[in-house]
Amino acid sequence: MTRLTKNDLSGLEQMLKRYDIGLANRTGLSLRAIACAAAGIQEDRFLQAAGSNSVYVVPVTAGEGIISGFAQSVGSIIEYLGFPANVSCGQDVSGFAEAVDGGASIVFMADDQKFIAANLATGCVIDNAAATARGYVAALNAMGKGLKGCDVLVIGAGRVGTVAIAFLKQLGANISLFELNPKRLQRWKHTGINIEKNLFKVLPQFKYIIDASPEPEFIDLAHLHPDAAIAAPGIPLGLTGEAYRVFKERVIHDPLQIGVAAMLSMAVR
Ligand code: PYL
Repeated sequence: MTRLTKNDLSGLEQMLKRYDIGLANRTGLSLRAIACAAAGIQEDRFLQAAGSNSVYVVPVTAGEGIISGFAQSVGSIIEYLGFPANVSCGQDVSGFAEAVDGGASIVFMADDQKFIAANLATGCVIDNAAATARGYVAALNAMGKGLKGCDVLVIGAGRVGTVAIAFLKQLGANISLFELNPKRLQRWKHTGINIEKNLFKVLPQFKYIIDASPEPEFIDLAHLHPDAAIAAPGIPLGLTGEAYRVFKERVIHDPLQIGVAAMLSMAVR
């Protein structure tokens, strides 16, 4: 998992409304609606939960430590979606104890390996990778006005790509997969998933792409179908600057927003 930097999160809180408008222009859905589609719940259920849950975000010093602005960015997304959110003053165990003492029903926290939302009332724990996958597939599904019967290329069969494939299957998409790691690929053989071996040869054939790889700037303009829609949960973005400039109105990519929103909706469903 690529570790975010302070720069990745710069301005996120201040630009949430502009980001949401951009998302609606690309998908026809708001961030909240995409989160609800990822969790399979109605928006009124989500808003009802907003009135009966208190969320804490706890900074965690493990591993490479605190990312400046990470907990604050997570809290701002949660508040933007209508839930009361606090960032604990304390870190780690102290922060978790503060959250429980503060009446938290949902706690968000991340080390370098996992980012979770834990619903203390139900015991449900949502992983960011799974939520991000479902959120980005929901966004692509909206862009395509339904992916049933559509050819979709998934790049990368890591934690995000694997959940994306499962959700795409539920939606009835025709799934093709490109994965460099033979061990990761092994599990998908004989599953009905079409395995692609030459990425740059087939990329121009796909109108729908999920880039779930951490590879930077490997998809160029020449590699893309003229009508391509790209949902890119992978960090950093896999499109070159030139490809992004041309396709940006059909590219879904953010450092945290869709993943956190989907974690929240999946934690309260
Ligand atoms: C959850 C993000 C999405 C992409 N990469 C993941 C990442 O950067 N993980 C590390 C998060 C560390 C947070 C740090 C803090 O500030 O609490 N422990």
